[in-house]
Amino acid sequence: MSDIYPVPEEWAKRARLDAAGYEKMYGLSLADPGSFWLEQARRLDWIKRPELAGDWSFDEEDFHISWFADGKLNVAANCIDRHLKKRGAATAIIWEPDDPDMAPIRLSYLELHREVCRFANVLKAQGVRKGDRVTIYLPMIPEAAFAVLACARIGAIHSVVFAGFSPEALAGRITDCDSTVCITADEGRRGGRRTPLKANVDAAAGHAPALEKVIVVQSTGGDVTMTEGRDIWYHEAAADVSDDCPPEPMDAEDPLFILYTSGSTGKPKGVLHTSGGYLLWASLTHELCFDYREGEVFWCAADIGWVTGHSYILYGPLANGATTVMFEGVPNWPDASRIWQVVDKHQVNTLFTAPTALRALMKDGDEYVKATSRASLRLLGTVGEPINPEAWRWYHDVAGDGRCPIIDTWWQTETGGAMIAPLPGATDLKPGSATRPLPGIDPQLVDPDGNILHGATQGNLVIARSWPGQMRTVWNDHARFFETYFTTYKGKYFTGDGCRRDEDGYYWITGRVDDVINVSGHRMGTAEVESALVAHPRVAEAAVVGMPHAVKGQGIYAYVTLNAGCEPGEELRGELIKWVRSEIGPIATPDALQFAPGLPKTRSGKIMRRILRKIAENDVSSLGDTSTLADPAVVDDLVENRVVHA
Ligand code: 6R9
Repeated sequence: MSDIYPVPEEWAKRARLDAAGYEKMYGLSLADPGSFWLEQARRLDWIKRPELAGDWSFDEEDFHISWFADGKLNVAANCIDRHLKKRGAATAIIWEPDDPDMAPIRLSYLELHREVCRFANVLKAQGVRKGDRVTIYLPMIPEAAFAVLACARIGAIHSVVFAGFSPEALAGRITDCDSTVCITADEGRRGGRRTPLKANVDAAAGHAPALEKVIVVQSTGGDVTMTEGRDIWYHEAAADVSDDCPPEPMDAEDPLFILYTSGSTGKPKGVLHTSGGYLLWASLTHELCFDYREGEVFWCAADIGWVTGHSYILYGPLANGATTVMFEGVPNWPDASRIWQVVDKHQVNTLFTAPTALRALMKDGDEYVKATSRASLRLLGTVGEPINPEAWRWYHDVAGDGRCPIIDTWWQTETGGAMIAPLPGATDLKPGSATRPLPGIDPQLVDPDGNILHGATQGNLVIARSWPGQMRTVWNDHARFFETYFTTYKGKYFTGDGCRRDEDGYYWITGRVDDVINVSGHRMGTAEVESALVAHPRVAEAAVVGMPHAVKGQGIYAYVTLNAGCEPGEELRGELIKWVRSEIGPIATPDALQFAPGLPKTRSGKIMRRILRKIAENDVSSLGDTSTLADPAVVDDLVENRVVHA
């Protein structure tokens, strides 16, 4: 039996949906999806209201997904313009700088409108048109919000690349979607350190021939080199544009953005989301999961480089007319109190963060939390990876003083917004469980042969029907979209996650069942790290697996076979670790690297990752059957020389 945290009385009274309300809404969403979704669509402001809801098939012969196909709207107008009359002077964005001594910025919806229009006009003046791809490589500064919304306003497709990615990774993403314009800043600022973003773009440009224009936001004032004819200062270009820009009417199924994410094989995929369905899903889930009310301050402490930032810093909250916090810094700088100080400073009502951040803060002790009030908090959210019950309880008991429900939201870049999550007024909580599906979501657990498993059981998590926020394709590779998500289990969307369902119908995500690892809530394909390693001149072969890590959830464990004649050693180990950092970015830094004279392979040459995972977990007593290996002796060497970590 796991412990249960019932809905607090106050929440049962005040929330939009209580337990019966949730059951009713959920039942309706599956029984009559057509009318349910057309009714839900009313929450958006349409230029032409849709009469069609979902039209989709996950079968190969007739594969297609569309939502509200005859509707027309503009996403930026939904996030800004429609609020101007009612709450133009209300705060849309609170920007909290990295340095706590610098002044925060508060932007009203009216000011946001002006800034987004200016940015849109600068893009237009640079020749950006509807359907063009614009790469955004910016730190967490207000201009990142302006740039994203400016693209949406003119119908350009944004591709935000996390500012922690390397020039190589950036170049690959610019090239994949033929983006001719990149928006960046002189430097990024995080945790008191600076990142040379403009210099990274300069380095990327050499490998990204499509790139024609670089728009540079002056943020830190750091030195940059401007290339004549290619680079433009944003503040100069913005000086002589109008602060009005009419929103472009878009079809509901016109693309809104591309966001690259890691899969189990190959290079990162450009996940494509469209306008109407995505915005509806971001807005609805933001309201349901967080029971958002007018005037509240909502803080999603993610980076806009990830889907969580797209849906819950920008699109969801702004579509709902919320006050959203954008934080430039990191939770534990200047010290482990920062996140709670920001909560007090801006009177944050809902905080939404990742388990990895909580574990890092937990480790520093409760005094940092207790030194602050946190009386404004009423809800706490989590996302990105399974939350271990200890971190859950700490979040609930210490950070939330036992007052705030924990909203554990399970979802993916591909799903656009939360899929399985509690509703604060409706769902009793169990630490470590994302609880129950949101309206419209039809999860199933299946065995490896695709048989549907019923009742309390464990299996692979699939979603049996489409929902509005579902991704529509992999940019430039529709075949890969179908192949990746709809072929493992015919007629169903395969999430890549394993999951248990308990006797109360609660879902417990157990983690990825494919070759994707989750490091500090960031998705990483083991294949990506392997290909970075083998790109090093001394490396012959590499195999990468996840290993348990106390703070990051999972760490990266790399096995490396060197070319003949190359000697392993500490210096080379350090060099290879640095190499991966510079090929992909700091988030891909291996936590352990073992030189392996050989890797365990089957006779057909397939690496047996199962064995490598066990060794990385330091669980060497049960390696299972190794008799099918081409050379079982390699395992002894791997075990003997394993890297034992804390
Ligand atoms: C939003 C986001 C998706 C993968 C997903 C799963 C893991 C996310 C989770 C969770 C357990 C949660 N994941 N939220 N696992 N409980 N609440 O994180 O998107 O970066 O695409 O990662 O993250 O494994 O498949 P993304």
